[in-house]
Amino acid sequence: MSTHKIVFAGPVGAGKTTSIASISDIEPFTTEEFATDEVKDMKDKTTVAMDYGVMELGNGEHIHLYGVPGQIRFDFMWEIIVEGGIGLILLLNNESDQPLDEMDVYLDSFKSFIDRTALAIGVTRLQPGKGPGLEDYVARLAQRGMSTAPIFEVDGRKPEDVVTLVQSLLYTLDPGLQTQEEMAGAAAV
Ligand SMILES: Nc1nc2c(ncn2[C@@H]2O[C@H](COP(=O)(O)OP(=O)(O)OP(=O)(O)O)[C@@H](O)[C@H]2O)c(=O)[nH]1
Ligand SMILES: [Mg+2]
Repeated sequence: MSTHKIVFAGPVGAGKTTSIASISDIEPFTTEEFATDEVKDMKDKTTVAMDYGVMELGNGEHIHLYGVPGQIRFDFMWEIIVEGGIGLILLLNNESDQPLDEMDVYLDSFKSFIDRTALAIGVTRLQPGKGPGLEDYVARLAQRGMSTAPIFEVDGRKPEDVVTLVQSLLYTLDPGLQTQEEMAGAAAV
């Protein structure tokens, strides 16, 4: 039975803790504390060390889900948590002031990890006519030469959205995945 580790990153309030809790098959481990600084204007609690959950795939594989704290002042945790990971899920909050610039900041911060692994991006709180659209993120990614990264609109509270995002990351790592599933499906008929 194989196990893999993927890492959720992104700004405060993007939905990292929520997304991991949505899809974890165990009670998620969180390290949330009441926010004391400017974060508390946005929400009560914030992750101070890490989130952890586990997603079991149908084939017996386990995907370990790690979330890093969004606040830059805890960025010393980022390097520790990505160790041994196979890919990054970057969550962005489309309602923040400059979500495209935030994407750049996080892609720069996690550049060496992304370069040696894989990336999938989820944009939360997308509303038609409010803030940038998904095509603006795609254009910014293309400017960075990263147009192959999967990017989706997601609601961290909806397990099906988060599972799709995780699957897109796994598919980037192993395009044979779908074929194997199709073959398994075909064999079952
Ligand atoms: N509308 C909407 N709300 C969301 C979504 N995902 C999470 N939330 C809510 O947004 C708030 C913040 O979500 P968290 O999961 O705590 O955010 P986080 O990324 O872990 O934030 P930090 O730990 O502070 O870095 C919570 O109240 C969630 O219920 C989403 O996709 N859409
Ligand atoms: Mg959190």
